[in-house]
Amino acid sequence: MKLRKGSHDATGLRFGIVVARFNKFVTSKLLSSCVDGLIAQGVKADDIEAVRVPGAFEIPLVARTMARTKRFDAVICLGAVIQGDTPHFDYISAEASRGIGQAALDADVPIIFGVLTTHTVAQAIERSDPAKFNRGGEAAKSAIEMATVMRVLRVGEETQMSVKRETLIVKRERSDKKQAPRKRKA
Ligand code: INI
Repeated sequence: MKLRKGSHDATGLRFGIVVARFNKFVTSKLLSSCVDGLIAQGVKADDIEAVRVPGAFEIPLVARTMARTKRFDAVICLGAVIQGDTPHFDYISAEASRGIGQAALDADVPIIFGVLTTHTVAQAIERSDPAKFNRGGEAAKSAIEMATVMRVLRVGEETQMSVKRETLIVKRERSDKKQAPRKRKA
């Protein structure tokens, strides 16, 4: 069995971040922990580009647009959807998660779901606390792992393509030789 894995070394990789303004007291902490997490693993600050959007609902379109530019090894989505007294929460969280998943498949680039969906404000604060389990840092780790594992898989793809290409060239050369007219004896 071959087990292919990503790594935690993000040197030379580029990341896009989409961050929602809604519930900024939470999302700003997710953003800073995410950026710190990327830089701690070797990403240059210049290789991180963040875009702010109004709310989680707007994240998928911007994430897909960023991913489609192919300027990023992965795109990270950060937001906080907190349950209220109306079904609004369900619509926003469902659309954000569905849209982010679809965007990754459309763009063929890893897009990370770093959107908190919590029942209470206290839960959101806890999950964005840098001293506790901050989901921004977690999203950074997932992005690095996905970016590196996709590189491993794509190198495999390229190697297979070039082997196929070389085999074709050799076959073509052989058939050209067979078809070449024989020289007449003087
Ligand atoms: N956006 C969020 O990111 N989190 C929320 O909790 C939220 N709630 O609860 O309403 C929210 N709403 C705004 C939404 O994402 C859009 O920005 C808005 O509907 C405009 O399209």
